[in-house]
Amino acid sequence: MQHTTEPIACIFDLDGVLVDTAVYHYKAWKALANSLGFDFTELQNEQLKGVNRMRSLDMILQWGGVTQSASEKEALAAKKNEQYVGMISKMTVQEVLPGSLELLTALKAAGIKIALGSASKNSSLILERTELAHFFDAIVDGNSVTTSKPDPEVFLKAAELLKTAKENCVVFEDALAGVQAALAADMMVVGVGRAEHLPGAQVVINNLSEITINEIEALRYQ
Ligand code: B16
Ligand code: MG
Repeated sequence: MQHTTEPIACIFDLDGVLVDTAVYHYKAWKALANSLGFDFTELQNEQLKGVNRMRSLDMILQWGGVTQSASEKEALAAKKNEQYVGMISKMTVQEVLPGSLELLTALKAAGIKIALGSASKNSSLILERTELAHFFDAIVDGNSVTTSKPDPEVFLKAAELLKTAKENCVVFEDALAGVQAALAADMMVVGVGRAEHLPGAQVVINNLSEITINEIEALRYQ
């Protein structure tokens, strides 16, 4: 039977889905931790995926057993960001993750609306450096939300800007907090990464080369 439905819309997380900036976050946070006298591991960095900047700093300081005042924390976050921005300023289109360009191009050609739903406050610089900015009909990032994932605000705002009902939206996420945010927004969700890390996602893929538009559209009938 033919279902008559409105077109889907796609909302992409940035870090870990379209590009891999985790290594730059890691280097900048590690330098900061080392300057405070303790180490910061790659395993700890994994736990910061999808977590906003100030919450990440709080977690790192707690791991290091260090207490800082609010103004000191602001200064530390600014210092980390300065170093991080220095690194992402040199990013190129080569750092776009496999399948991203192909899927975004196919979605655009099919007239499917595309939004960004990221926790990062540096999304515009990253999209510009990696030449992805022109694909997006709407951008919602850490500068435009008041609450962080797993709160659904970032994705609900994206649907609103796309003028699309939340039921038509498919979210692509690599972080558990992001999957939870998409589910809280009543949206369909494709996990990017390992299934055991992303419970709740309708389907989990290793990267965007592993999904087609037909498979994305079929999610609403699952
Ligand atoms: P910034 P996403 C998130 O981006 C990253 O996964 C997370 O590691 C980072 O702490 C957060 O952005 C904030 O980034 O310091 O640039 O504002 O995965 O939601 O696109
Ligand atoms: Mg992410």
